[in-house]
Amino acid sequence: YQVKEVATKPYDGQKPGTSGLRKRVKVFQQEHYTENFIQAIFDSIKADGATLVIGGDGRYFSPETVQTILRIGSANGVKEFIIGKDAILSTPAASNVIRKYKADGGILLTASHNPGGPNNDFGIKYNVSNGGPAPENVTNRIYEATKTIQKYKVIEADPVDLSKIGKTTYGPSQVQIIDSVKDYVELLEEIFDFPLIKDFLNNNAQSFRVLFDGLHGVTGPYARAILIGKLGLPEAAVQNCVPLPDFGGGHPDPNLTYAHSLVEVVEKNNIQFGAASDGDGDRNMIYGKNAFVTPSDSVAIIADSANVIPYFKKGGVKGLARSMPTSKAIDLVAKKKGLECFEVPTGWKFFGNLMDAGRLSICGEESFGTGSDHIREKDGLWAIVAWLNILAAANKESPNKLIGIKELLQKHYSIYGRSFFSRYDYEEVSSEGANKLVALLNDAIKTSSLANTTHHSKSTGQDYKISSVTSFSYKDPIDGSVSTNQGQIVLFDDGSRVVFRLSGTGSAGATVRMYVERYVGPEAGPEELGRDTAEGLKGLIEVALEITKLKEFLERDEPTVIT
Ligand code: VG1
Ligand code: CO
Repeated sequence: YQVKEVATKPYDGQKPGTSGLRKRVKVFQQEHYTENFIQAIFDSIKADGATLVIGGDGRYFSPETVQTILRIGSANGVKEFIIGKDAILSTPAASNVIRKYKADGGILLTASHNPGGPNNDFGIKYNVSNGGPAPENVTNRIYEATKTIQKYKVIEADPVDLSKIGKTTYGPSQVQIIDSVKDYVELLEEIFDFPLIKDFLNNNAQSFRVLFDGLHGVTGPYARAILIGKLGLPEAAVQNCVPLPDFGGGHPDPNLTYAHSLVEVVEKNNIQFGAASDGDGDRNMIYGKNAFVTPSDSVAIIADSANVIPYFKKGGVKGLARSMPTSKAIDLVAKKKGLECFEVPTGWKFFGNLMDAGRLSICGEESFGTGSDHIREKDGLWAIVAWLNILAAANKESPNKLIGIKELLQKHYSIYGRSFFSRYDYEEVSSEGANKLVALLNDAIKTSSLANTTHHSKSTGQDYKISSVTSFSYKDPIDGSVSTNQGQIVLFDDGSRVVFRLSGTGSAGATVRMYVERYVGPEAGPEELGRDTAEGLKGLIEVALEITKLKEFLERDEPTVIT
């Protein structure tokens, strides 16, 4: 073999966002574009002698990119590549493999929930040795390297057959193709009480039916192995579980808008427990007939019931955390249990240091991300099986009345109260409009012009008084690093919040997210606590839209997605 140097020129905009570099496939297909970014990764880490994991959600342009990584990585001195069969490893599975095989890092080929196929998105993300997304100092280094790159290194070698499990040599490097599913299934088996769940599902085969929708993302084979293979559910318990490079033309995002294939069947067939995951398998939605679990509640309920999960029974719960826009439901659980609770910026990378330091066990984001310190990524199937474990345990305590999703939610609200929560996404709006909105809020922060002002909602007849508008900054308690401008928070005097953020995962234009939260205490009673979310938040949303002139700036009457 021979190392060859190829001359190249920098491309603009190769800055990793909330979770890696995500662009249209056509952008990645430009001459040297993908090669530049991969070389920039190797320029930013210690590549010489490294062991690297490679996987992804199997989306279009993945197999050829694996070969590109092999050519460049090998030329940069990588000693061993551990690759998921057919270039497939869900994001949580990859995080597990990095940890289990003690690799130095991993490259994940995914744009998560963004649509795939030749006209849609591709993505490349670097994870570090703890199995988590690279922290900002690493992604900044990669970005800096893309700005000055003049050449990349390759070796000439035959492509590796990604479909054959086993070891081969590749130029000066070793390649190991592994079963994509096996290690992950073993991991979940160690965490949860599979016999308890299996018994429960078996004894309630009619009254508690399960449906998992893979949305043609990467989780299909994992869900099959666990739900059917280990927990004994019938074939009918899974759908859309064959991963496709374009996700069957769909938008593999588990929410009420994009996971309509699940929602329809749950409603039509009265399914008690429905669940879905996103393209790369790190998100989850829990949704049963007449019972939608908002992700902020989901993580709070898992934290509250952690003692029935063997992993936490054994290791204890060290601390809890959420991303800033996520509702404060989990804070109330932490308070009651006397646990530390952290509020970090959006993006899973901010949880890693806390976990590594032994201060965080369970955490979540409002964006359908839930997880724990068993790995360093959020984990869709982990959350789904956690719910099954918790429901199985609750039903063991209640042999005469079936406890479903709804009963569990009601019980939680009756103890802790309820944080009504909703997110409005305005996708692919003009950057100019988005910047005007941000400027208005920043001005209100600087001049305190909105503090102590009262706003009337016509639809509810109520008044809403703003106490402050602030910009969220975070200082990592472990390494002291500071992240500023992580979203603007409009705080009301009753504790309600409206948060505004610009998305960091989009691939075109700007996406504005508005997060709305209003807390109602347990004393309000079941009727008030059981209200429809949209109804519970109506007045607050009306006021938030008005004071920010959002519709005018973004030229949109309605959001693209409401979750
Ligand atoms: C979004 C979510 C964020 C999540 C990120 C990656 O980011 O809001 O909570 O961590 O996606 O999730 P943003 O910057 O677009 O708001 V995934 O499943 O796309 O890796
Ligand atoms: Co994802």
